Amino acid sequence: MKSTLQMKRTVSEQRQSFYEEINRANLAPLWEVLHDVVTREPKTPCLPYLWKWADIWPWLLKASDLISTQESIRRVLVLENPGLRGKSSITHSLYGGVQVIMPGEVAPSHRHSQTAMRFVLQGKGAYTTVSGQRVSMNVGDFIITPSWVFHDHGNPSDEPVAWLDGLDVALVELLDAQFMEVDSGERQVVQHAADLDLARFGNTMLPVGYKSHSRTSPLFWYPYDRTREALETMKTQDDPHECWGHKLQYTDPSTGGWAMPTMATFMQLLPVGFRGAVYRSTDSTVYAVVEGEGRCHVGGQTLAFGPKDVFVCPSWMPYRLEATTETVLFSYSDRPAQQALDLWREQIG
Ligand code: GTQ
Repeated sequence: MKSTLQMKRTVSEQRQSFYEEINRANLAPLWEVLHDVVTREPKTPCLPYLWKWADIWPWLLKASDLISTQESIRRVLVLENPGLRGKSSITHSLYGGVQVIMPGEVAPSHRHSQTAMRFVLQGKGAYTTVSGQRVSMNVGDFIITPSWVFHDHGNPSDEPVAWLDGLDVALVELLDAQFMEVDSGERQVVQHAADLDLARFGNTMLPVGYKSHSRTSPLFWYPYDRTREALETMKTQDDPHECWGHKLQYTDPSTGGWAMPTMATFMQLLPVGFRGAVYRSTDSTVYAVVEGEGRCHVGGQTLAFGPKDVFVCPSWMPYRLEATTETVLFSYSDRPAQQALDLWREQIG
């Protein structure tokens, strides 16, 4: 008779040799990894983190001494999530970077299947040409570069201009659907200024007969003064939400849906002294501070934020927002992609 211990060893040895046998045929036993394959809750490598503008800005200027836009194509410092180093990711699915363009510089025209959005953090008077339309870039403006549309950036002003780039890089990479093409010329021929589309689509009206041809908003430029004015009016007449204060989502004016197919964008105002209730959602979210100072309590950390700082709240990790002074926050996440797949969840309070 074999002892129980011997029998166990035999079973485990038999299994091990079985695993080795099937391993040679690219097969693996699910039961050894089931708890990692199907987890009870989101298990993200994304960590909470805050980048201080006071640190980023001098390094952007130093990068401008070290490399031109001609050579770098895009002079960007990638915001690498500490849990995702080396993967050019700010969350598990999305990319974040801070791009600077110096007076007189041009970042040459190209296009890619990744959707990009810009949120201007510093300066005024730069432009990006999106599909032949010249869009000006001033602090607080939200700008869309749709998938597979040529775009070049320029700065005819006399000050450096910097913005936050958000792209769906890791998401597109996961799907193996990446394409990129360099334009024939450095700059596109400008056909229109962005105020034409602001007139067409930015006044709760649409050109008669307009038919949407894509899942991206026909409006590429959402200037800050309009967004700020809306929040100001809401502030005086609405009660703030217990978690997010006064919050608006950017939309495609022709559908009322999200402005981009993969990324959601928001702007919110937290009144002076606001102490938000705990919130969580499955979309890891990147925040950029436009105005004000406060704190984000997340994952046992207190992220103290001020203007132009960028911070991340990972998927399903409870967090709450506090504002010392009146605060305006821009944010982006992969919420539309999750919703399209019936995956998105949130928990309020
Ligand atoms: O401006 O086209 O931060 O293609 C990363 C990739 C910016 C851009 C980034 C890009 C761009």
